Amino acid sequence: MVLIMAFACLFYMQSCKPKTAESAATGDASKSYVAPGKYDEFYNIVSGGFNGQVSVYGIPSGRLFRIIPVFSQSPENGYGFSEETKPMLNTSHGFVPWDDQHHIALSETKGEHDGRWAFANANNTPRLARIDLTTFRTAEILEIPNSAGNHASPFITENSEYVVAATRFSVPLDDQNGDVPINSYKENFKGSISFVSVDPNSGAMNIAFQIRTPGVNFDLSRAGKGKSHGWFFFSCYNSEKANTLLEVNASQKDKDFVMAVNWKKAEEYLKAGKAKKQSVKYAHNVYDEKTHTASSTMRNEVFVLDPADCPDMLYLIPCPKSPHGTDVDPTGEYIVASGKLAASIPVFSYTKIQKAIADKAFDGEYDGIPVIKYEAALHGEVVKPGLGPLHTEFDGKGNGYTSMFVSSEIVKWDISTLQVLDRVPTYYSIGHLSIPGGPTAKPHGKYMIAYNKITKDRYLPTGPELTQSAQLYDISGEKMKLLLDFPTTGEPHYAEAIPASMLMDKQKKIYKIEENAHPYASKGEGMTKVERKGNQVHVWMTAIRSHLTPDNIEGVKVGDEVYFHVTNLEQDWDVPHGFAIKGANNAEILIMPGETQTLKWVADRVGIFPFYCTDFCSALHQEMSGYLRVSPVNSNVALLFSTGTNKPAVSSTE
Ligand code: K7E
Ligand code: CUA
Repeated sequence: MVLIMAFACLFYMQSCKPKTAESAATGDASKSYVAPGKYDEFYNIVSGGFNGQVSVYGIPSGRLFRIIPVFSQSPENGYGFSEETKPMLNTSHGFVPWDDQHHIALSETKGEHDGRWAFANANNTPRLARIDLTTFRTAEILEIPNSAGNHASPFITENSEYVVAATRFSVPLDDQNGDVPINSYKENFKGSISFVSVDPNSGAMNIAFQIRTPGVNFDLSRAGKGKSHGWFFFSCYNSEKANTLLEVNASQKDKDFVMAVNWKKAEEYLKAGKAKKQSVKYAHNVYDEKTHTASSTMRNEVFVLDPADCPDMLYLIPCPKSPHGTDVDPTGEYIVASGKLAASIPVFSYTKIQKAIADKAFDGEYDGIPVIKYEAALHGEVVKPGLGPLHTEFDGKGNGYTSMFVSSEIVKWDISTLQVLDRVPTYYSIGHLSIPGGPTAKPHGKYMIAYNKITKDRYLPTGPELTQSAQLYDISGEKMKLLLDFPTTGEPHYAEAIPASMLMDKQKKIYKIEENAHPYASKGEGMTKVERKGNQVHVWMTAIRSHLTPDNIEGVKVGDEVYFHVTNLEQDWDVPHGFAIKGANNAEILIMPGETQTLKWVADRVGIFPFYCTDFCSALHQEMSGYLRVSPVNSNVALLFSTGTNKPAVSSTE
């Protein structure tokens, strides 16, 4: 009997635990369980924070599917290391192979997810990226000039007309002499908001215009939608314009601002020729799927709108104590601003804001921009929600969910009555939270994910650095229920989830070999060759299960730069080949079916250098290898290449 009990306990681990609050909170693992061979309901596109990448998880399982390199080099697949992808990381500062990635915006049509692209920001060296959701690869990166810390980015309008990029740090503008005393902040430092247009067909990004703003710090943003379509809302802090010890000096005033931007008006001013051309320098990098190669173009001007020339374009709404998130509810009527140090959460009404503007219910100006009276814009406050409100998401059923960093909890509240309905703890110190479709006009709801900043005791410890932690909640009922903890890579900030059905059937499986327009492609083994151009040696190589062609190469000399242009001849899904050679001081490359990628390698010494396929592609994967011979500079070994035959042997002293 005891044995049977013990066995039952092993089998039903949960039910034998004492019924403490903890076990009650974690008792519904079946809701996050995705059986082997079954699919998740959602793709979750998650920012990577300080790893500069974007990762893809399944929800509700929390399983990690892919890490997409965006702003950082990836040794896993050679992104940023291969000759073809290096230009993606080019900037006006040169090659920048790392960044800090905070926010994700999925493309929208009519306020709903359309499953075409994911946009991502680089916070440190200001950039915007577009990821193609049919390949889960970075397709385009656009640098943002006049910016220093691209934090309030990317946020998207309801038809993907624009993604925005507002600077965290105000700084002297790019075309001015920035060699000014830091304590001249108030005179010389300016803010900047970029409106980046998205081509509705290709997705191509372009800086349509910038708006010059007072020297505040922009934090976060959301576009209006529905009735508030045509407006954008940005939270800003440091309205004190402090340039030292911001933790004290930027928290002096009782209120900072939410900046309301009428971008339809801005478009009119742009059309009317109100924008001034400014010389700047920024990189625009595009990956071409036909040539399998990225190009980087330096651009040199932007159009800038100055609010002084553009009345009725900008308004400020006072917002208590260092606002962080500013989020717009699915109807577009309510704008929720979370003051990190505030005791309540103000909810503004779009209708009231419009009325206040019409009535001129202003409380003076800030740098020439009208400040709307707080009460005139206010729908109401969520009173005593918790401590340290950061971000709010919506379920489409009239509820807001706000993350509380300091009190480590999520608070659910009713948008119309502003009553707190429920609260759940998070482990620990939550940053962003995400509901599938939460920022759209039609949230998919059902789940909510917390992205926590501190892990403490939740997982097996791994030295000084602990894994980052996400938590999954069921929000289908009245009460929020914790379902699952899952570790994440990097330090996620925001994430967006989209139903699996919107993406899974349109995944690209292969690149057609006949469409490969790479200048060094070998579309068959008969096209492989090795050619010398000065001290550069180009190898046209193919990979197919289970050999590389050519696999014997001689005649390379010390100091030569060898370019291995490897074409994967496979035309089946899920058969990549890899390529690596001893001594390579960059990475390997991973080549998808039909694709060509290039690894540059410098012959630094005499000897035999094996190369091989790094992706376990067949039973004879381990045989998929070859040799490269390096001879002294003055040797007479001819350039030879072969597969399957032995060329006449020559020793370099003969
Ligand atoms: Cu709150 Cu950079 Cu979106 Cu992180 S930000 S948490
Ligand atoms: Cu190709 Cu292993």
